[in-house]
Amino acid sequence: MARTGILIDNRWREAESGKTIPVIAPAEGREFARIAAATERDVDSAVKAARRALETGAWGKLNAAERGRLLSKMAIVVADHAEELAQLEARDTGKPIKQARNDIVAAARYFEYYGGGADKVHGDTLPFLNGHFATTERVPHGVTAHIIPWNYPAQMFPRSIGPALAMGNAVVMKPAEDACQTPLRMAELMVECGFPEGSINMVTGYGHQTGAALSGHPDIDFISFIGSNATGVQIQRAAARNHIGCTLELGGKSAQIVFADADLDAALPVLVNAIVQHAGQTCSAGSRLLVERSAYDRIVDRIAEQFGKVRVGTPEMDLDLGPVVSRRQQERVVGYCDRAVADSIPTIASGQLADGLPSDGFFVEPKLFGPVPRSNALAHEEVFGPVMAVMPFDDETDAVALANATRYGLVAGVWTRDGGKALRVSRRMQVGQVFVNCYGAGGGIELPFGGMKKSGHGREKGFEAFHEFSAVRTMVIKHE
Ligand code: TXE
Repeated sequence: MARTGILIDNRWREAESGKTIPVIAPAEGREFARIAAATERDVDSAVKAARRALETGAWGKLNAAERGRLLSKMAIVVADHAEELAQLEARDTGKPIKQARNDIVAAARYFEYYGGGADKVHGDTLPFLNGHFATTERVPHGVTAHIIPWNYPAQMFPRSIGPALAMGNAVVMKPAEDACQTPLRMAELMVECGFPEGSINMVTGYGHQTGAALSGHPDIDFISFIGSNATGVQIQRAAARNHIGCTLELGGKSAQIVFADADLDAALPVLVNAIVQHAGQTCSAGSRLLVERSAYDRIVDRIAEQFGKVRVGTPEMDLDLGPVVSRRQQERVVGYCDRAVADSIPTIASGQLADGLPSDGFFVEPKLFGPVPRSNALAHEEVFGPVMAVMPFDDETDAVALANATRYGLVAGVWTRDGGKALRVSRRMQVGQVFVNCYGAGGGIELPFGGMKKSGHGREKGFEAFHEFSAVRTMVIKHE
């Protein structure tokens, strides 16, 4: 059977209800595929298949090197299918094709990284009582549930399931209903690659139905969630009801702090890209630009010039950014911009919509607003669109206070030529990642990533993810 959205025991199936959901191409504003709407019973079948894979199936019998070899093979398969996957990702998410191509390179790298690391995670021997030998080992949680959003499906799929599989868990993934074509295609490739039945299971559908059925299922052992704060609360509740752990990677309102002595030539393209990349729909988007007051006009003029050149197009036009993902997201972003204007916040610069855009596409004009008052919604709320809030600060102390003055704590950028200042400010950032004179915006497969405060808890990416997707078992042997 062709790819439907529900993959259980290496076979695609329709939803038990027969229901499907339309998948809309954001640049076209019309349906280009349909996915199954998995019911509670479908989710239950997927969880049961994962459990069987662990307990009686081939998956549970593989050793770490064998699991790693399968993941490493997927890295090569993804690279071999790079253009096909990039085209699919671009159409499904609306992002420019060059950004989609980069995402596929990253996806292959996730498989490579977690494949290579699978047999390098080990425990310790511990000094303990005389006559006792104490040791620890890392063991899988069991069946892990993975719920990912629509902004970077190609990257988030291997980022989430890669370390879980490497550690020996069997996985059930629910990708986002708004964009899930590349995860589904990659799951299909995993079957061809030789992943045993039940090791990787997919269920598509709406969050409040399929997602809730998965996160609330009594027989899962761990949840990995990437998405909104509102849904994060529901996931945490579901995990608590089941007494299981979860990682939550939620929203952000990340600050880029630009001091008067910053190397502006180096900073400008990075500062702008941090909000333009995938139309600002990046959890680590640098959406607050904090500028030292003594150099405010000079720096903001240069940024405005650069921002004014930003161009919005279709994936094939391959400009700086594409549309946002859905009509709902478009209305949300435009709503923020309209409110900023109503609040009399000056528009410093706007990006340009290319000529000839499809009239039904979900395009929005990029906006640079400022100075944004510290109490305004634009200073606090995640817009998740190409909208940047510029705010002046007085000195180092004020910069730290302003950067930390949101409920989020995901990423920060610090731009200065003064090494001591960079270090002092960086170490006071209440965030999970700080970049000095660069800005990763989610990049860096090797770098642990996750939030402080309301941006969530737990770390994905890097070696840390192996620890999230496993538990420590301590063993003590008395020998005297
Ligand atoms: O997220 P949701 P939405 C933020 C961003 C965006 C806002 C809304 O600000 O504008 O959230 O986006 C599944 N039980 N981020 O509504 O609903 C859903 O099907 C279980 C930041 O799209 O959180 C999808 O697979 N699952 C974020 C996933 O959760 C549920 C990326 C994310 O959708 C569920 C996305 C439920 N009750 C949005 N309800 C980031 N950190 O990058 C939904 N889902």
